[in-house]
Amino acid sequence: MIVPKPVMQESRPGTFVLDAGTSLAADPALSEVAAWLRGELAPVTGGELLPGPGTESGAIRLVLGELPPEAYRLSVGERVEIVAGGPAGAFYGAQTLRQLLPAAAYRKAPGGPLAVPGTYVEDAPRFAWRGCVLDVARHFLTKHEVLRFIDLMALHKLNVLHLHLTDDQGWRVEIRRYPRLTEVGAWRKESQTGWNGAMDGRPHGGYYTQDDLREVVAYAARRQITVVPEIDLPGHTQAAIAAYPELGNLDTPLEVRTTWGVGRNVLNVEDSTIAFFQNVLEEVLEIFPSPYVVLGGDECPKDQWKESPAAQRRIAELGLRDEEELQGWFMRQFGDFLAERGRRMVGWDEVLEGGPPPGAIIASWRGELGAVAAARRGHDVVNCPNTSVYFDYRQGPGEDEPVPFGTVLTLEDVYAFEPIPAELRGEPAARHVLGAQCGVWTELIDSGRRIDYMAFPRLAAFAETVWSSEDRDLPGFLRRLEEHLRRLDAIGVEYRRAEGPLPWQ
Ligand code: TNX
Repeated sequence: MIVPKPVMQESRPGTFVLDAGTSLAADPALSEVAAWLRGELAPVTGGELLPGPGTESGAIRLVLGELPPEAYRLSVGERVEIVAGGPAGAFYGAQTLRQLLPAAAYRKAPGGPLAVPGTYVEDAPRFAWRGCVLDVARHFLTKHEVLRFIDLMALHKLNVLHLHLTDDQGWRVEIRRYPRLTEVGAWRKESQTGWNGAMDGRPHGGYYTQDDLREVVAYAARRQITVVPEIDLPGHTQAAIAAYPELGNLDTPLEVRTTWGVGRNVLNVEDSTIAFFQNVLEEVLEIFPSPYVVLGGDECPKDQWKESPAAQRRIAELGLRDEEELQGWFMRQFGDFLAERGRRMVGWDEVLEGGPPPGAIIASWRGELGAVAAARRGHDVVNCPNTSVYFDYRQGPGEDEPVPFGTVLTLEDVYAFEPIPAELRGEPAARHVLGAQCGVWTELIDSGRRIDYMAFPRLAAFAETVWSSEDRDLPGFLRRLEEHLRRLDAIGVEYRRAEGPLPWQ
């Protein structure tokens, strides 16, 4: 049973057996997908699949056909044929083939006999943007943990990894021109353990070199995932200000922040600060070929600008109404900078308040009002309401739930999420909704194990909301999930059990 649910699936006669005699052939345009599949299946069959013409019985064949790029048709009988519109479709077809195998196919050891019942699948995604935000700023995740998360996203046919690389509590991307961003900004002396003010007394930190991130980008690309970097501006920047005090509004130096919640320390609006972050973006663009770059724009308190003579001078010079408009102007310095380089800015829904550049994509997180307003104003939208798809929120009401953050957001709640806001239904503006994005914010998630627990299996429910048809069938999903959890078990994902957390979680 396949997760996310495909458009159409039927049984067919025959059985395919995957073993050491299986061969694999692919159109040249699909050779990278074939190489990936070879790599995944080698430990399962105990050796590399043989090359072959692909037409004999016992063969797997990947062929290009007249289909949209992400669509595929999978036929399983004596042999397997995946017809796809392009590499993405072939990759999704191959992922589906793996799901048709017994769960043992997800172990890195031979687990035969691996029989696939005769099946025909026709499939294509509902939305083009099927994303997940991974916050590596509040708690650092090792490169290997990020790569593993990419594999888990790919298993669920998600295609955008939004990497939240910078925040008050840590700067995680090497910038060669400004080494203190990571020398100073990547480390904090301790962390708040929850919302009660207690501190853990343990230093925390880490960052990715540019080479690490190039590797992450290439690894993701091979799995049809675009890595979209976020450099959050002008709020959420205390780590950068700690490294380079001239970026801030105060005369007193700051430390990398150790507590959570919205911070008051924001960037100043000097020319030198704009130049600094344009230089930062220059390096970011070299690492990430993504057509999109997230510039943040969220949660920027205006107190320091109200008290800053320089900010007030800017407002007067530019004839702006207030600090909101000043933020709009500030964001446009970077939005235009990206546009000149052929990239598109993504901003959190707050950027609507200051007048975003026309081509900006809006990520609507404070419920769905931003999504509705942005789409009606002609902006493309990624819907990511914290009320439906924030995986830092607790998964059940129980006292033993380990991360007491936000309201309760159950697996069933996530499954019920509809990416097109009800208010936009039937309006032409609905076409601006590119898709949706779930989020793993990590203030209170301090390890890869906790990421597993918080993200799964809710991410499987989310995947159905962006990939599958809009008809929801909860009992059907829960039945399919039962089998899917065996795959996660085989991979070693420590997801949340339906009965609640395990004692150590
Ligand atoms: C709001 S999503 C934030 C994040 C927090 C998250 C916690 C967004 C644009 N801002 O900085 O981590 O809530 O749920």
